[in-house]
Amino acid sequence: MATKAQEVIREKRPGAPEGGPVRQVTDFLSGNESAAAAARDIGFHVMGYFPITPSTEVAETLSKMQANGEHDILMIPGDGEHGAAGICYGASLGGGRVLNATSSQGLLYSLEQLPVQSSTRAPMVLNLVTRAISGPLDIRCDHSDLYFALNTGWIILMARDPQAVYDMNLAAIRIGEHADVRLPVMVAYDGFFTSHQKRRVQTVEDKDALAAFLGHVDPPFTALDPRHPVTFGPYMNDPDLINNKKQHSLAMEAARRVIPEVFEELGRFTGRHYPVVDRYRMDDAEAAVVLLNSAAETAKAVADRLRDEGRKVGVLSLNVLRPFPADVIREALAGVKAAVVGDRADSYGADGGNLSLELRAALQLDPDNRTRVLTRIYGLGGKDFDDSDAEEFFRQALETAATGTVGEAFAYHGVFAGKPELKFAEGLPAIETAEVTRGMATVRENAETGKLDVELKPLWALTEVPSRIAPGHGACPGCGAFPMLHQFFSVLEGDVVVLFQTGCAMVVTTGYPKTAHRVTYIHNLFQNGAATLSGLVEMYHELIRRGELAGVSIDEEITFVMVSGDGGMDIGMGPALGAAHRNHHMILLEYDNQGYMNTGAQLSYSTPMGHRTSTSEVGRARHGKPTHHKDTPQIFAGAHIPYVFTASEGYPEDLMRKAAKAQWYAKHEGMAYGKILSFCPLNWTTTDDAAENVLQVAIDSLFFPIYEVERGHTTITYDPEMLGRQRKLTDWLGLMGKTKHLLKEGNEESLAAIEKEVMRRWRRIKAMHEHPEL
Ligand SMILES: Cc1ncc(C[n+]2csc(CCOP(=O)(O)OP(=O)(O)O)c2C)c(N)n1
Ligand code: SF4
Ligand SMILES: [Mg+2]
Repeated sequence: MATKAQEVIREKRPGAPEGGPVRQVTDFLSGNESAAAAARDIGFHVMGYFPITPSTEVAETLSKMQANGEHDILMIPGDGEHGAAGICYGASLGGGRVLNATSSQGLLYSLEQLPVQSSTRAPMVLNLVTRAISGPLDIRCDHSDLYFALNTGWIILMARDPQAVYDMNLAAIRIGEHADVRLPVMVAYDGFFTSHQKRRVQTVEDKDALAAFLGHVDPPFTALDPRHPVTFGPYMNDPDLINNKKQHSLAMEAARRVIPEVFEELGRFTGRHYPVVDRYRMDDAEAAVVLLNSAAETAKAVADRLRDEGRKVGVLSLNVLRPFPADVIREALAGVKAAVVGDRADSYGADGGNLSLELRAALQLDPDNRTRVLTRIYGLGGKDFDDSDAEEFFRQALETAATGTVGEAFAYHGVFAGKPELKFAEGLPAIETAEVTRGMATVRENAETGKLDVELKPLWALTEVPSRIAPGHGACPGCGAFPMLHQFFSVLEGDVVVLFQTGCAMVVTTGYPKTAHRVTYIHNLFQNGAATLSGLVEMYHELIRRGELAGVSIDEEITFVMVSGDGGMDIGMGPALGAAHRNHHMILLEYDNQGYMNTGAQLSYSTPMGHRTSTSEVGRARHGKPTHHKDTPQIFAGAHIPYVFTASEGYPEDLMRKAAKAQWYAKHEGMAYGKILSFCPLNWTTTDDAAENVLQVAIDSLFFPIYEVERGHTTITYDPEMLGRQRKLTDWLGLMGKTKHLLKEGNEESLAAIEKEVMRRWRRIKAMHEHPEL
C-alpha cells in the first residue's frame, strides 16, 4: 500500500506534456556544460563540490552562470571531496535538491560517504566525469573510478554524449526521488571525450513544463522538522542491519522498474529515447562488442562499415549500470555467438573488469547460453579507442563466433612490451652532501631571548649553492614558486628528502620519465602528504634507533620537507594538523598562490575575499569570493609547534633566515611550518615580471604580514607601519586583473569588509608581537 508521502509525490507529478515534446533550444555544449545547463534548469538548492579535472568545469560553468544571475543554486566549496560529499549528504537530509560533480581521486576520497548516503535513502545527483585513478597520477579518462562506485548502493546512469548528460541529469531527479526508490544517483560520462567535446545539445526552454516534469517531492522524512524529530543513521547490527540492506536491495529492484518508466516519460517529454541497454544493429548479430559510453559510439561507426561488408555485428552498451540490467543483456545476447567486452579498468586478479565479470555472471544464469565472452582491458589513462581498436575487437569476436573457441579469454588491448634495450636517459647526478653544506647560515640559540639567532653569508654567496631542483621544469614564465623554493632550499644544509603534494610545483617538475628533482622526491595526493612524510620521518628515526641504518648520526640527519600549495592546506589540513600535533621532525612549506592554480584557478580557502577565480566569478550577481582568506599560519601557531613563519621571495634574507631556523627546529624540536606568498602571473592576471611590485604591495598594504612564531612568541620581522612604508589595500588590489573589479563602483561594501578584516588581523599580530604572553 502506498504511504501518504508516496501519494503526495504521485499526485504532484503531472508527467510529460500531451501532444509531443516540450519546447527546446539547441545549444553547442560540452558534456560538462550540459551538466551545468541541466543543473541550472533543474534549479538544485545546494551544490557541494571540490574541483578536480576533468569535472571542475561543471562548477566553473555554474559559477559563471551564477555571476550572470542565471541561477541561484547555493554553491558550497568543500575543503576536499570528502567534505563536499558530507555537505551534500547533510543538505539532502534537509530535503532539497542537491548536486555534486567529481572524478577519479575525488570520487575515491568521498567514497566512504556514498554508502552512508544511499543507505539513509537520501537522493541527490552526482555527475561522475570518469578519469583514471592514481597512481601514477593521470588526469585522463578511464573507468577505474566508476568501478569503485559500483558497490556504493547508488543508481548509476551512463551518458555517452553531451546530450545524454543533460537528459540523464533530468532523469536522475525523477528516478532518485521516486517514492519506491529514494536513492542517490550518479550520472557517469567520459572525461575529456565527453566532458570537453562540444556537440549540439537541446535544452528545455519551457521551464514551467520542466518544473512540472520534475515535480515537487516532499521527502517522507526531513532533518528540518523539529516537531517531527527523526533519527538518521542509528547504531544498528544483527538482525536489523541485514534487513536494512534488504530494503536497500529492494529499492534497487524498484529502480529496475522505475528507470524504464522514467526513460519513457523523458522520451515523450524531450523526444529523445533511452533504452536501459542500447542495442545497435544487434537484431541478427552473431558477433558483438560490449562497451560503455564514448567508446561504444566509435564502435558503432565501425559496425556500420562491417555490416556493409555483410558481417553480422552489433554493439551493445549500457545506459544504466546500477541496477545492472542482467536480464536485458542476457536477452540481447541470446543469439550472439561471441562477444568482446571492453573494460576501461581492471579488477586486478579477477581476469576481467567489472563489466565483463558481471556480464559473464548474467549469461551463466541462462542454462542454454551459447555466447562466448572475451574480456579486453583497453583505453586506460585516456588511451584512445579509435576505429582500428574497434575493428580489432570485432575481428576477435567474429573469429570466436566462427571457430566456437576462445583463444585468450582475458587480455590487455593496446599494451606493448617496450624496448628493454633502451636504458633510461641519465638525469642530473645526485647532489653531494658537501656541495650543499656550505655553512651559509649559522644558527645559535640565544639563551636570553629564548629564540634563535641566524647569521647569513652575503646573498651573492648563496647563488653558488647548486639548486636541488634542476632548471627545465614546465612552470609558466614568471611563476614565483620556483625562485622561492630555490631561496629556501639553498640555505638547507645536508641531505634533504622532499614530498610534494599535488599542485603546480609537483606537476611541472615530474613529467614521466623525467624529473627535475636532484634529491629523493615523493609525491602523494594532496590530502595526505603530511601523514606520509611523517611516517617516513619516523621510520628513519626508528631505523637509526635500532642501529639498522649504518653510520648515520644525528648531526648528518636528513631534513624532511613537505612542499604544498595553499589548496593542499585545505584538503590536507586534517593530516597536516595531525602531523603538527604529533610534532614530527619535519618542515611543512606552503607556497600560497591564492588558489588551486594547477587545475585552472579555482578558489581555495586562502583566496582572499572578493578575488575572482574560476569558481568565484564576477558579474552582476556575484562579486568574487564571498568569504575571507584562511589564516593558515595562525592555525599552525594554535597547534603550538616550535616554529611558524611567513615570508616572501621579495625579502630573500628574511626568507633564508627563516629557512635556517626551520631546519634547526625540524632537527632539534619538531615541526616547522612556513607560508610563502607565491606569485602566479597566469591567474592573478598580471604581466610575468610583476612579482616584485605585487608581492611588495601585498606586504606593505598589511594584507600579508611577515612574521614568525618561535616557541610561541610572535615577532613581526618586517613592519611596514613602523618603517613608514604602509600602502593602501586598494594599491595592491589595483595591480591584479583578478581584483580590479573591487575598485569599481558597487563594490564599496566588499572593499570595506576586506579592509576591516585585514586591519583586524594585522592588529592582532601586532598585539602578539608587542605582548610576549599572547
Ligand atoms: C582528491 C583530489 N581532489 C582534487 C584533485 C585535483 N587537484 C589537483 S591539484 C589541485 C589544486 C592544488 O592547489 P594548490 O595546492 O594550491 O597548488 P597549486 O596548483 O595552486 O600550485 C586540485 C584541485 C586531486 N588531484 N585529488
Ligand atoms: S599557474 Fe601559476 S603557480 Fe602554476 S605554474 Fe603557472 S604561474 Fe606557477
Ligand atoms: Mg595554490
